[in-house]
Amino acid sequence: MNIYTNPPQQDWAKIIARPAMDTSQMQAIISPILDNVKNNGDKALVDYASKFDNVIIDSLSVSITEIDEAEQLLSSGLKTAIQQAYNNIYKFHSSQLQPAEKIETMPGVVCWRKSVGINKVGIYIPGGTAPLFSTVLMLAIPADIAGCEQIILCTPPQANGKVHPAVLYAASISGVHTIIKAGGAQAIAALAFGTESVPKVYKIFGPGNQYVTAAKQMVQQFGTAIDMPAGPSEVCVLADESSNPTYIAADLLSQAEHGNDSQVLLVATSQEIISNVQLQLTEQLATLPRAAFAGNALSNSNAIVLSNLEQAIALVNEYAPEHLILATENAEELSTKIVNAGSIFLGHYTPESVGDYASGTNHTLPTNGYARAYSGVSVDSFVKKITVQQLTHQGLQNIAHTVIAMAEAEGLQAHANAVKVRL
Ligand code: HSO
Ligand code: ZN
Repeated sequence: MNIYTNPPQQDWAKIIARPAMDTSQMQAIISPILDNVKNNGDKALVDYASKFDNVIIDSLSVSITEIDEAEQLLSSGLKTAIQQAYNNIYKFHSSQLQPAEKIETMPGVVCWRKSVGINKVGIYIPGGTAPLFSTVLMLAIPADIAGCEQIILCTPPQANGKVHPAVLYAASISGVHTIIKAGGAQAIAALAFGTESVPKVYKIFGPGNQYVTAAKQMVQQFGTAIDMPAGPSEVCVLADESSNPTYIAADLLSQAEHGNDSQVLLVATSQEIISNVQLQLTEQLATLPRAAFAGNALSNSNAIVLSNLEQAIALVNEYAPEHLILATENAEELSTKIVNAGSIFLGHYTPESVGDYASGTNHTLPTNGYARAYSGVSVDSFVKKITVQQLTHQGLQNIAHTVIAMAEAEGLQAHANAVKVRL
């Protein structure tokens, strides 16, 4: 880690800047893939599976038999864990669905807003170096609660032509309707345009590599919505004298093991905290199976001493981390000063891992500074809000002069007439 001690505020932006992604070549690579899937449908998906995943696919959709087989393959311990995570995520997210409240703005003028699930949604689950079946829960559960009628999951097949059993199991318990063996930009194209096997969806969710991210960005121009712009996963830990260096090192490593490009940032109120964490990092890193990823991520990461806690909070708000761990005293009180973060973990017994898997909150969160303006995925992400209003004759009389005066002042006589003819 690079260490900075009490850097002046004008230097912060440079220190905490995320590495810029070069996306200039992306469009040229992705465009032909989008066109091919749009024109050739399933055939293009089968061809890409053979080219990119080295797998011959005879059926793109996963059968019931494959799902049953997956369930047999998983240990009962893992199934119980997935079920517990399901219950907590379901419980937390179902509280987000608020009933429509009718508001009488003037006597006889009633307005309300109803939530309707987006009919068809697509979930992308990457293959890659770790099978992220937890992400299936994080996306399918809120979609199911929102009342989405069709939840379509795309994920690349493994070398044996099958989908990882835990991905299938998580999908089967959390309301996914269709599972398709397709990965990469071609899967995003299939969800955006539809193919013989893949229903065209209205919104696409989920993480992915740079090709998936670029494809998601590009299909927006054809009218498909996406969850949020994605970048590499991040954690920021803010530590004071009360913190435990063993815990902090473990938290930093849990994010760093995601990949070479993971971002970790340690902000501490003294140099001593950072030195102790560094000793722990070296010790713990050596024991990790994914030490190569974690080590690379750490070597590009920063630790910053800011002796003044107010300053430390200002820096965290400027960075706008995806995950923020407040390893401090009075963490809840301190959290009231945080205005830019995807998700906050309070105190010394709340590692990010619990939110990644099972506490109940969602782990699909804004990265790359988007936490300044975006929220993480929730039930809201899967619904549209439709406003509804109804006036009585008396209500129309009560509001008539207001509307007529404004319409006439805007020079829109027909608008005024639509009220007048009813009086
Ligand atoms: N930390 C990741 C989510 C995840 N962690 C999945 C483990 N599995 C992004 O929030
Ligand atoms: Zn994680």
